[in-house]
Amino acid sequence: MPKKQAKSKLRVDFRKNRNNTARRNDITRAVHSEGVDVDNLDRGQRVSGKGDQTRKRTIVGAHLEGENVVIDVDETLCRRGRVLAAIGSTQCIVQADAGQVEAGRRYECTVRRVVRTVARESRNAVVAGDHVLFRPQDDEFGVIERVEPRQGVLARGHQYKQHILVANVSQVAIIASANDPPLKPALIDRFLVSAAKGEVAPVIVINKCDLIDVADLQPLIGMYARLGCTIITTSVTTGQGMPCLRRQLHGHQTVFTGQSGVGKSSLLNSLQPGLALRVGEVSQVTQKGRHTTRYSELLELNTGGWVVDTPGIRQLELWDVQPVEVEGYFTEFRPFVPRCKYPDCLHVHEEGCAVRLALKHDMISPTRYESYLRMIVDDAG
Ligand SMILES: Nc1nc2c(ncn2[C@@H]2O[C@H](COP(=O)(O)OP(=O)(O)OP(=O)(O)O)[C@@H](O)[C@H]2O)c(=O)[nH]1
Ligand SMILES: [Mg+2]
Ligand SMILES: [Zn+2]
Repeated sequence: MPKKQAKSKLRVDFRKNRNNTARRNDITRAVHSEGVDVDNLDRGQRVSGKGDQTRKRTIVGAHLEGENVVIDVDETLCRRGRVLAAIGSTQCIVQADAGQVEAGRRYECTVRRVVRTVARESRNAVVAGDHVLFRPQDDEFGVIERVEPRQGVLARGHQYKQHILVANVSQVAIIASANDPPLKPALIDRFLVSAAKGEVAPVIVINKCDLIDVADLQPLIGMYARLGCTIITTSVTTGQGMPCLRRQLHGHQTVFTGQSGVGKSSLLNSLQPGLALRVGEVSQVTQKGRHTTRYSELLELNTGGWVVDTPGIRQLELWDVQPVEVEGYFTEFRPFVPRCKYPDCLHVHEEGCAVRLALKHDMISPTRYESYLRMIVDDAG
């Protein structure tokens, strides 16, 4: 007889609001000393300061495999699936993987508490794109019992915490609009850094090209092309660039990201009309989108591959990127960095800076340098 998993006890001393249970936890911690000490994991992360008391926590019913905490579950009771959407931190839509009973069926799932504890920050416990083990309760509902390690994530900093936007993607389509809202290269550059950090290949899409003269975009297109980035110009209105975008998505798992109102959902609807995603107006007063898409959602393409539509974001705060690291993501700086007078040069106003000299001689784009400075000053500083 397989052991009943739902009864497995979890003892943690985790959040501030559990102070009153500390005593009991102390006792149980001693009893369950074989558990995993999660405080010794995730060392590299920049830790949030605000109101977050890190204390020793012991998790029972989990073990370590390399650096990953693996929750013990009875796999015979579970199915494998993919999280299509995570609404809030505990409600998810999971689709059963191919090659098992009920393949393709969708379940509305809650998340077992130990899963949230292992994730440390409940916000990221389960995100769109996650591969999970879940236990169906009936044909409609289930419980997520374990989240498999993630590969290829898009993340940002949000209120001093890491916010993973989506997991297990191979490509990020950075969507911008030529106008309405206006084009912001600094935001594109931030997305390029977060893509590199999350180990996902970037592709830049400049949408709404019907609103401008594409010749005006040539300097920008040239700038990104010289960096080796794929850049596609599109218009949902005229259909320009759509076949090229379709080819680029083929066979990939692509997350669409960018500001609100640039046309992420519109592009996807145009690629596959059956999706019928909701699209919104851009406010004429603020030139901002209205955040029409509310949560990230995985969508299967008829032509092969998956895409993830995400809600637009206003700013992209980088996560866990130190000032000295930023230059490493600006590949065009690399030939000059070793020639700076000081080895720890941040290329801001240091004397004998070879990067700034290169900028002066038009060997580095002022737009890119401006993005670099903003990242150093705003996030990493
Ligand atoms: N002129 C023009 N308008 C477009 C184009 N693509 C989208 N739009 C319009 O831009 C507005 C915003 O489009 P959405 O698809 O909702 O934008 P989104 O990026 O999904 O926005 P959020 O879901 O809020 O993040 C809608 O009014 C679209 O009709 C385009 O190529 N040209
Ligand atoms: Mg949208
Ligand atoms: Zn320098």
